[in-house]
Amino acid sequence: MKSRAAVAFGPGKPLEIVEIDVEPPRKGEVLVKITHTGVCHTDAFTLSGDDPEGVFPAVLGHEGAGVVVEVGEGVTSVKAGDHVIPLYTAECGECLFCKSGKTNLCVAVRATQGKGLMPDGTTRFSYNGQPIYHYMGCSTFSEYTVVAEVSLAKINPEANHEHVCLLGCGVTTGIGAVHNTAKVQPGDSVAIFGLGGIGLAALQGARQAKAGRIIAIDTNPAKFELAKKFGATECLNPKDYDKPIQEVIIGMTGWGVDHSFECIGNVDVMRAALECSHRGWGQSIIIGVAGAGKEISTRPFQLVTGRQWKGSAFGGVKGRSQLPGMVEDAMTGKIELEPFVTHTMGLDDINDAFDLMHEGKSIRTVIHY
Ligand code: NAD
Ligand code: AHE
Ligand code: ZN
Repeated sequence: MKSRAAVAFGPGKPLEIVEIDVEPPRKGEVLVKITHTGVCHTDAFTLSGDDPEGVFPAVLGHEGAGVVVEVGEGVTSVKAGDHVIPLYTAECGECLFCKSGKTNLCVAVRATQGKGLMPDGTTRFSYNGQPIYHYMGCSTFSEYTVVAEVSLAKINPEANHEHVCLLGCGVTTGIGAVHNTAKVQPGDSVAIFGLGGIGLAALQGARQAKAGRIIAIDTNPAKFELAKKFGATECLNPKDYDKPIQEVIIGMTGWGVDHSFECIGNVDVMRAALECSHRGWGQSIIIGVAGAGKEISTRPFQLVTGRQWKGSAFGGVKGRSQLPGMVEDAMTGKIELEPFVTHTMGLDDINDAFDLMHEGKSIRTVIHY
């Protein structure tokens, strides 16, 4: 079938809106009509060429919601008409990782996903007879996409897709990192570096967890107003200080914060986030994605004296078993999604969404088909 899609033909090039060919779903696969998709910084990261797993040409996008159109052989957990959120972190329930009960990092389709392919090692997309790669197992920048059955969360059909698409990545990642990875407790102090979609979601999670002091840090002070609405007790711009931001935070708190979150993808900020965490027990959660070749460093003494460095993917959330409940929470107002949607536009304007992100003017742009 034909599908309108925004195709990344090469690193650093604007997306091109073209009509691609989409093959029917094969065994264990599902054809989904995407209704809405958010644009996450990770899409921009991969488009930039910095992603070691970036392959081109590809249909990017991984923060979507849609409706099942057709299922392939053997698919039993969803049927045509079901409302779904595609998952870049699958949940097969059977692999070593799913069975461990320790992680959401299912490996069922991860190897082929990282190569831009479906689990059988082929692609369902083409343009003028040339193959187009998939992205993160989702490719939500196409009106019609094919995903593995294990990469679909079935959600309440009453949910507003313009909002719940954000649970496909950003909001789930930030909130989940607070509850599942850091396990923030009432009264704990928190520092959040980077106040985009992920950082603001972490802020919302911290407020849900009844954190005490919540210090929000960004180099763009335009982000502070929304951060305060989401519960930040203090906002800091590192540019306002003539000493490293970790020293500023230690000065403000005595010994540092109980939990810090890096929501940017900058390895220098990752160091600052670790070093502003509390002597003896502070933990710092890396959420941001850093480019190829980047490495983190600190004095080992920072860890010897009790700080812990951790990372979080998709907020530690198991997509098929836990995401439907988060959609319900959004529908009852326990999770607020609407304030994240600063812009909406059609697919034709998707390059504007990237510009708005780079200019620091948007939190999330939601594309509708
Ligand atoms: P965004 O661009 O919307 O927000 C980033 C924010 O960081 C901006 O407000 C920007 O002003 C701020 N910033 C940039 N440099 C800074 C600095 N040196 N100090 C302080 N603030 C600074 O991005 P986003 O969509 O919120 O994504 C944030 C990061 O999280 C990206 O790296 C993205 O790839 C990653 N991410 C990771 C996961 C995961 O599962 N681990 C999921 C989604 C996104
Ligand atoms: N492809 C990159 C890594 C990218 C990365 O870390 N992705 C995050 C999700 S970002 C969503 O916006 C993640 O969940 N990673 C775990 C996984 O299995 O991909 C690289 O460095 O190769
Ligand atoms: Zn994302």
